[in-house]
Amino acid sequence: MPASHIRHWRALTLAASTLLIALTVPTATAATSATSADPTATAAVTTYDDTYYANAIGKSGSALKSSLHTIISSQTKISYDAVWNALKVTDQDPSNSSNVILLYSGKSRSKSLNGGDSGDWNREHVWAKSHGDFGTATGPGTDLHHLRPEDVAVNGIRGNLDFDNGGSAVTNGGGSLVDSNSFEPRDAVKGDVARMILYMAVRYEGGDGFADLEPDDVVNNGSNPYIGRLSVLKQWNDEDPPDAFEENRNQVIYATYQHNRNPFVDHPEWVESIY
Ligand SMILES: [Ca+2]
Ligand SMILES: [Ca+2]
Ligand SMILES: [Ca+2]
Repeated sequence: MPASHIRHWRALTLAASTLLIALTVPTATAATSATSADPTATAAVTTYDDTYYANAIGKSGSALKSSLHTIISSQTKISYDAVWNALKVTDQDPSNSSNVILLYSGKSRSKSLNGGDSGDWNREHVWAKSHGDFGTATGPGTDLHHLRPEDVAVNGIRGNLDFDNGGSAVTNGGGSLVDSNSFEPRDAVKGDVARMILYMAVRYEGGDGFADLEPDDVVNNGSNPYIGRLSVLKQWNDEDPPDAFEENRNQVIYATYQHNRNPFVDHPEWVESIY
């Protein structure tokens, strides 16, 4: 091989080694962070078990419910007006910090489009506020754990319907369905809805001057402090376990706003234990 070719070959080899290093370093970094991400998440849950949930761990059924009620009732409450800005943080689009993700429709929409006009998003009460008639006074009506941004029109279609499977497609509803007496959210948030409803049931037990909220297994609950259907919500909790978005909003509510957690996001298996 002529010397010039050898030099060329060495240059290529060197370039290849450099390239290999360049490729290896980010890959190793990515692998390290990916590996450490899971143990960190697990450790975080373990930390809360030893601290926040310490009095609940080891309990089941009504004893667990009672213990969790006491734990999560220690909270900071915010005004209905403050909910707007809080939702811009708790429900921020992970890939666009100028937007929020709308619960049922799944759309990403500008944070600045909060309001009551067509094309705006507003404050959806997943536990419909007429069920127990708690309105928007500071309390269940301003509890971020069940308040989510939603398109004004889609929010209107959900109205105060109970949750159940079935119906026809909701316009701009992201796959959500509706019929005369119930609403079915899109698949990706079915579990979120179940865990929000059951949080409300455990948090509100008739104290605070508000009704004792509970799930039941029927639709057409009207203004009774019940929301159905429990059997379907339990199924949705199984089918759609908590993801990073739901876990993040639970953490943000805990760390920044209310200083209480949704136990069912941390421990979805507690749904079965209590209900
Ligand atoms: Ca129905
Ligand atoms: Ca989900
Ligand atoms: Ca209750």
